[in-house]
Parts: sequence; structure tokens; C-alpha cells
Amino acid sequence: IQLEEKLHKALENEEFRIFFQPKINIKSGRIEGAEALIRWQNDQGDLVSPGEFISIAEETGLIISIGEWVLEKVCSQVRLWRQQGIDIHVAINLSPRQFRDKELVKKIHRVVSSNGIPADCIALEITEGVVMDDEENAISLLRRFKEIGIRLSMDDFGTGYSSLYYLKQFPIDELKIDRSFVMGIPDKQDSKAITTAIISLAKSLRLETVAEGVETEEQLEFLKRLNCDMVQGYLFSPPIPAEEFTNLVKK
Ligand code: G
Ligand code: G
Ligand code: NA
Ligand code: MN
Repeated sequence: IQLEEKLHKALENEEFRIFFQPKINIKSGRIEGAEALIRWQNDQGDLVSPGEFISIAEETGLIISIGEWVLEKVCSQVRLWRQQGIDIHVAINLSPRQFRDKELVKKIHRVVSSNGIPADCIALEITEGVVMDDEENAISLLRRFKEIGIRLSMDDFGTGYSSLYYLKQFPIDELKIDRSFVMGIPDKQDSKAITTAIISLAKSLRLETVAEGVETEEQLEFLKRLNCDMVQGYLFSPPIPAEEFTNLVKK
């Protein structure tokens, strides 16, 4: 209850912030996109990571309002970047409760339109669990997102219980290889085998691939050889505030 109240206040007092982590095109080395990651700057000025409050926000339903705030912030940032000639797409994380929100498609359509940005500048990151809970419903919802032009990304791929059958049915654009597999490169045979298999599967389904948690040159080289499309991780940049991101893109 206490944390719930604090989260309500945090939303009212604009204590949340959005950090952006670049997604780099592995061939060109250019920043093509970003993942938006929320942080909570508490009254002591410390940054609280979402791991400490997203699940409570999810349980209490506050995630719906927080998610709307994230969406507004991300779309207005994309608009500002476009005004400066910076053309990147930004991915937003969705949790299960948000995915079950009947108004979600309408809300996203409205915020994207009111900011005058192309819908394909916005991607939604969903996890396997979120869609596999109710596959049939998920497919029709994902189709509605595709109809309005939103990009769809399957997050943490390989850690959940996705069925390959449904993976083919889902109208997704991109698979994100979970950090736990990338972490095992180059030492762990099984991590390398799984990463290789995911990239090959993605290619045969014509999905783009993003490797998360890339921290070393060796990992980058391995992913390059597999023709992975994009990389994200501390090797390039941690999640950073918008102003820093702007400077990074301009460099
Ligand atoms: O930085 P990291 O600690 O940022 O993020 C931890 C987790 O929190 C991520 O796995 C991500 O799924 C989740 N997360 C980050 N930002 C958001 C957000 O805006 N909305 C939701 N629903 N989850 C988020
Ligand atoms: O679940 P999701 O993939 O959305 O979460 C992304 C999380 O991974 C965030 O908490 C982010 O801060 C973290 N992260 C991003 N890049 C790296 C990295 O290179 N190494 C590690 N250990 N964590 C990372
Ligand atoms: Na994510
Ligand atoms: Mn992930």
C-alpha cells in the first residue's frame, strides 16, 4: 500500500523519467532506434529501476496510467527528434495488464496521431508470456496494431514458452534475443547454439533480429558473423536521458 501511494504521487509530481538505450544497426554501425526504459527519480534524487516498481504497478493497475504517461512522453520525444532531423524509431515495453487494456489500440493511435508522427516510429515490445496467455486474442490484437502501422517486437525471446507455431501466426516484425544467451558468448556452447538457432529461425520467418545485452567486442563479432541485424547493450551505451541520446546521435 505504501509503495502504491508513492507511485501515485510520483506520477502526479512527474517523478518518472524515460531513458533511451540505442539500438544499433550492426552493418552500418548507425543508431536506428531506441528502447524507452522508465526510471523513477525519488525525492532523494536517486534513480529507482523499474524492476523495483513495475510489478507493483502491474498488480495495482497503476501501470495503465504509467503506461499512458510513457506513451505520451515517447511520442512527444520522437516528434522533437524528427523536428531536429533525427529519424529513429522508439520501442516501448508493454506489460500483461496493459496488453489486456481494451482501449490500448485506440489510445496508441490517438497519441501517435496527435503528435503527427508516423506510426512506424513506434514499436511495442511484448514478451512471450503476454501473448501466449491467450493466443487467439493476442493475434487479433497484434493485427490491429499492424493495421495502424505500429511495429511489434518480441522481447526476451527464448526465455518464455512460445510455440513456434504461434510465432509464425503472430504478425511481429522483430525478435529480441534475450540477454541471458548473449551473456554466454563466447564461452558457453549452448548459448552460442541457441543464439545461432534463434537468428536462423528469425531469418526463415523474415523477422528482424536484435541482440540485447551486448557488452563485448567478441559478442559483437559473433553476432556479425550470424548476420544479426541490430545490437543493443553496454558496449555501445547504457540507457541514457534524451539530451544525452541526442548528442550521441549527432556524433
Ligand atoms: O533498465 P531496466 O532495469 O531498465 O528495465 C527492467 C525491466 O523493466 C525491463 O525488462 C522492462 O521490461 C521493464 N520496463 C522498463 N520500462 C518499462 C515501461 O515503460 N513499461 C513497462 N511496462 N515495463 C518497463
Ligand atoms: O527485459 P528488457 O529486455 O526490456 O530489459 C532491458 C534491461 O536490460 C534493462 O534493465 C537495461 O538497463 C538492461 N541492459 C541493457 N543493456 C544491458 C547490458 O549490456 N548488460 C546488462 N547486464 N544489462 C543491460
Ligand atoms: Na524490453
Ligand atoms: Mn529483454
